Amino acid sequence: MKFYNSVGPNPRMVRMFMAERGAVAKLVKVDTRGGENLREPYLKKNPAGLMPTLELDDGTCLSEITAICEYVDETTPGLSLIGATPVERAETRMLVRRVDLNIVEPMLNGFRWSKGLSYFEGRMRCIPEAAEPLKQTARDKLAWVDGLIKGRTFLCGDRFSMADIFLFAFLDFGFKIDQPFDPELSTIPTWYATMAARPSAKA
Ligand SMILES: N[C@@H](CCC(=O)N[C@@H](CS)C(=O)NCC(=O)O)C(=O)O
Repeated sequence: MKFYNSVGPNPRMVRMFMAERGAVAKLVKVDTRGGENLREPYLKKNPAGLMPTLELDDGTCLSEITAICEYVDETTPGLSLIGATPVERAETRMLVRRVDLNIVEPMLNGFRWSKGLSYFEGRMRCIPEAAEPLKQTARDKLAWVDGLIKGRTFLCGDRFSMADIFLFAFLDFGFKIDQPFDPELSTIPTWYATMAARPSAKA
């Protein structure tokens, strides 16, 4: 397998997931700053022009980070990080979707349309006036998730899952884009420290 890799939290999330699952792929560096992701031959592998992409040995290309992780999880021996039962899998996907729609997307667009505007304005439609409300939405929804997981070790209780890796990768990125989480939250700060100490966080 080849993993088309770049800077940024999306590739990082998958690298961390693969490290946790013991999956190995050859890393192929893509220069996003130079726009390599927006040109052929990369666009044939991922028509969205986004990073990362996992290319299988038969040439099949998979993109969208949670889809890549699901594939890796199903094809790598060992304990699943999605879940062992239908209920566990549904819980993981429920948390991932809540984090993605409510926290990650508003946080990233808040960044892209403010601090990241000079980079992103030629790459996507930007709405600068929406940036601050989106950042506030991400903060509000993180507080909501914090309440949901109060008293838990991981997002799905005692069970470490893709939902933890997903939220961690983006909250960690939040520090780089002036959107750190509120240290007064009930559960996230301790959970974050536990996640940051995992060897996979260096992937
Ligand atoms: N929904 C996509 C998001 C991917 C994404 O936005 N990746 C960023 C890197 S973290 C990217 O490719 N940005 C485009 C660019 O820098 O031109 C996924 O799940 O893979």
